[in-house]
Formats: sequence, structure tokens, C-alpha cells
Amino acid sequence: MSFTLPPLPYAYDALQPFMSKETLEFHHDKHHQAYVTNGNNLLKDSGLEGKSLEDIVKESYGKNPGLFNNAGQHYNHLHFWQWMKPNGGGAIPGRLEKAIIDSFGSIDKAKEEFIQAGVTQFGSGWSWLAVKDGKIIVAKTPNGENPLVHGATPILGCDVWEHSYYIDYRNRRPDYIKAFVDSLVNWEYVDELYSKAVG
Ligand code: MN3
Repeated sequence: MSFTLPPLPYAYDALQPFMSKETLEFHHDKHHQAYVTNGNNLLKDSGLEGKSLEDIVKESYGKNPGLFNNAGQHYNHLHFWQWMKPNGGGAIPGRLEKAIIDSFGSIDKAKEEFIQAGVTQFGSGWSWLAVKDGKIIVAKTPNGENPLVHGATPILGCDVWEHSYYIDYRNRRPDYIKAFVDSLVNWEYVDELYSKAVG
């Protein structure tokens, strides 16, 4: 296989005012493209060429840092574009809503922990909702790492690298993550991943 960059699932200006056209042009066309290009170069002769993207991420972790960083970021961004939608952040599908309440006590508590994970991730990284042992957990990871390499299945991730928010929010990372949760999250896609993860 080789990595390819799919187009955004919406127009570049579709997430305004919460995420600008300029941010999406740089983030998708430059940053994600660079992970794809570098990942393809590093995949050559790595011994993992025939594997799925998920297996490349898991099997390069701790062994081939260059490939891991780029493949991990390719995986993370493929989902990140789908984790957002215009007019997002609305109602959570019933089964997923119940599972979040079972795991955290309330939706507000889960959102608060997810935001806090992103705010407290020192430097570049991601905040996550993931399924582990049938429960939904909050996690944070540095750089291109994700819950796949910690025995969990990511169902929602927020990119807290500065390239994701600096044009629109400058240093105000908490405002960006709050806007992501309140106005951008595509809960139907989160629900789809949740359903796959729990079968
Ligand atoms: Mn990014």
C-alpha cells in the first residue's frame, strides 16, 4: 500500500468561524500532505509495505520512529477531518451518549476531561476519547502517538499541535478545544467508530 491524501469532506470555508479556510488550507494541504509524502518515503524498504495503516502504526511504534511519526499523523488526520463537520457539536446518538454517561457519570464531565487533557498536553499532541476494555476513556498523547499503541481504539481526537489553532486562536488553546467540542464535533462519526470498536 501507499499513503494517499483524500480531499477534505467539506469545503475549506465550511467550518468558519470556528476553524478558518486559511487554517484548513495549511493544515490539510501542507501539514497532512507532508506526513503522506514523508510516510511514503519511509515506508519503502521498512518491511511493513504490505500492511494496513493501523498495523503500520502499531508495528512501527518504538521501532521505526520516523515512519511511526508520519504514519501515526496520517492515521490521526484522516480521522480528524471526519471528526469535524459544519454545525457540529450537537446531539450525541443515543447508544453512544449512554456509554459516555456510563463511563464518566455525565456528558459534561466527559467533555470537561477531554478538554482538560488537550489543555494539559505539554507541547504538540492530541486529546482523545477511546474505547478500552469496553469502556470509554479520555487520554492524551504527544506528537503523532495515538491510543492504538496503548491497546485502545480511538473514537474522537482533537489535534492540539499549534498548526491546528494558531492562525485562528493564537496562544488560546483552551478556547480552540472548547470550540471544537461545542461547535465542530461530528458525533455521528464518533458513534460509527464506537459501534465498530464494541461490535
Ligand atoms: Mn495536525
